[in-house]
Amino acid sequence: MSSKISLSRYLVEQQRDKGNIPANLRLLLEVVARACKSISHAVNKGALGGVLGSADSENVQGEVQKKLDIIANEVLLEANEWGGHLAAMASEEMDSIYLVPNRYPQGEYLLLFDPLDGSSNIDVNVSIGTIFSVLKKPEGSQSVTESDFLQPGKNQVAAGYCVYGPQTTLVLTVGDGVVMFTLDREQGSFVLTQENVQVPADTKEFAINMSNMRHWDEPVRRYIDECLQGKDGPRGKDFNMRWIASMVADVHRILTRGGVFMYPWDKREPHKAGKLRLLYEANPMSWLIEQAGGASTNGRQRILDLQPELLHERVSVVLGSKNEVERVTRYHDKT
Ligand code: P6P
Repeated sequence: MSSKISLSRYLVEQQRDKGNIPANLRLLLEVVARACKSISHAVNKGALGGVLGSADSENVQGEVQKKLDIIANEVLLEANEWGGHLAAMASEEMDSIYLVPNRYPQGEYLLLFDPLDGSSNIDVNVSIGTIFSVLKKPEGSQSVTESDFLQPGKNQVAAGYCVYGPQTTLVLTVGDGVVMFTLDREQGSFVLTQENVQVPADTKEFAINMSNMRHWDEPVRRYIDECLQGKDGPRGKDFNMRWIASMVADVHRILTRGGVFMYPWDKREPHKAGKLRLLYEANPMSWLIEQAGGASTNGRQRILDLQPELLHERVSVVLGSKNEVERVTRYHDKT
């Protein structure tokens, strides 16, 4: 039986054999993974843990917070603040950045996260997840400010997510491809289950919230309309549709079997570039997809090249199978 390679062993061997994971980054990733195990445990309890339902509060996005949103946020803050590997954190659930308290040593990394993405699915027992992104604190910056977080996604040094579904799976990149670890609950550790994840360049599956069709811009309507015409239309093949309304679950499916995920700008709130957040949703997911051979744009530009202006800014997202993303982006170029 092939020996199980734990996350810790994988990271040590990557650090020792490839030198692509500095010691403090390895520590950071192990701490985040441990936090995800705790979040998975809380999620799995569901109604038995009294953690379902609303927390009767709103986050910076003006969205009603679920109890588990707040629990997951607290777990990540408490797990990461004392280790000496971080200078500050930013979360979808907090208006401003969280500086590591002075009683702890300051590190060189910045950690950003959506502690529990897809939380509208919590109460109906559908997969949700934690998304995280790691940046380096800019050289020479003494006390970290929000502007230190406003770096393009291509600056990330690590990115990943943990999907809490039938399995709890941690998916990670440090810039050398994408690997997946499945939580072995008997051992209590993440075990390597897939290396060199690849997204097929073509697909017959798209993911978009079709109820917004009348609000989309023309290039998106054209792309989806052509998919719906199937083999008798210009694409010459039939397409399938999936929409889990949990980005982590939809992206995990695309990393596993291909597809294209779209949450485009639409006319409902024209002043917003899109629904998803650039820094701690689109950037980490875009890097994972690119590291697996896929592509990710906002319809016009590579998402990882975008210069953020605000900590919680939103962005239009088209990501997944390279040839499909390029087609959607081409359609936008024509307008
Ligand atoms: P809609 C979850 O709230 C989320 O931020 C993403 O995980 C998901 O892809 C999207 O919003 C779902 O949005 O409008 O379909 O509910």
